Amino acid sequence: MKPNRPVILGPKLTANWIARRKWVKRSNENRTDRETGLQLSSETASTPNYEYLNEQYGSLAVPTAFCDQKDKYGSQLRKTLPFEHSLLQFKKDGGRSTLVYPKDMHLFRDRPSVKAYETPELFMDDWLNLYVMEVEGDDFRFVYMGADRSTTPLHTDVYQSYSFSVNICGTKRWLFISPEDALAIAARYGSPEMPSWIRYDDFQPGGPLYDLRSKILDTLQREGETVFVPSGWYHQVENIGVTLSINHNWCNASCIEYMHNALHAEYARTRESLQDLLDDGITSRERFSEVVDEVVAANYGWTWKKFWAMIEHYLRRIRLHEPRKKTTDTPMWNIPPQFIPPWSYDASALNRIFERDGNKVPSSVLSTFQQCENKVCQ
Ligand SMILES: O=C(O)CCC(=O)C(=O)O
Ligand SMILES: [Fe+2]
Repeated sequence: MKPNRPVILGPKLTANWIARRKWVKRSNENRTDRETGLQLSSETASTPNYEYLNEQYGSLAVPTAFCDQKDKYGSQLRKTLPFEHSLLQFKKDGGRSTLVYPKDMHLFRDRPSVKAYETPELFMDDWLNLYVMEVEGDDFRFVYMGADRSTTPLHTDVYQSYSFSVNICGTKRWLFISPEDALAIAARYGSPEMPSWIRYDDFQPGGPLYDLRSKILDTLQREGETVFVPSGWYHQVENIGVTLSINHNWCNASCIEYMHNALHAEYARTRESLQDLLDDGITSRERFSEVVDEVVAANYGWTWKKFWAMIEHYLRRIRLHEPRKKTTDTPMWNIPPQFIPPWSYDASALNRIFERDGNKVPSSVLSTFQQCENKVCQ
């Protein structure tokens, strides 16, 4: 994780997942890819088990993207629909007649009694879900079920967290661009912003990205494989055949400094865009910082308050072994010790953040950190 590069892990990592058995049906026919005519290996020849998924999750209302329609902001149109609508349609047409993409579905939060998988140990040192699940009763664990050719536009992940995506069925084509290369790529489209989609022709001879093609990672994720999405990397996805995947957004000491940087940048942008309120005497200084907080919360989804609360929660639960405050339905966080980094690793990342923020670090975070230091020194 520390090198912050994309990785694909083989199917063994999730071989014992219930979802990999119950969510799919194996078909005997060998399938070919419609575009390339290539034979897909028999391992990929499975279809979602629509009956099972419908039984367990069909009645849940889920965000559903229509990949060929735009909302008023130019993003993919999204509607909240019962999952069974898409399940029935895909069952009928093999996901070939519309570009429907139910995504960011909180199936595990909303049906906690249905067992589907265990988080691989490699991804268990997760400060984000520990906090969000135990304190807010929400989660960053998602399911995606895409029609053939459905897409997720080019983006970076929420709060610049990591994600991992396990493909249960079908094939995904991913493009990755590092944060360092983003400006150069965007400039080729005449903009400081990245486009919402990079066409595959754009990095072929004659395309605007041809000479930058070595900066684009173009890769296939097949059934059973896990993709690790590093912090701050741009990525886009196209589904080949009906795909079904499980993913988490998550974070720990290895990416906390990127997330801290990104939150600083978001606050700076927001302060700048609202500066007139101060200059024109419309708000007081105190009120101004409250307004900035509110706007960051609305646009970005979290604030310093939550950022620090997440860190403190991690320190208390994992480093100081404090019990959970409320009883929640969430699974216990039994991270095998060898998957928790040495305290010095967490401490040095946190110390660099404390140094940058000086007296803005909440005192409860500093005192909790000190307790961790004392515990280690005992
Ligand atoms: O599979 C997809 O469509 C998108 C997945 C994604 O963006 C992620 O895992 O971060
Ligand atoms: Fe993503």
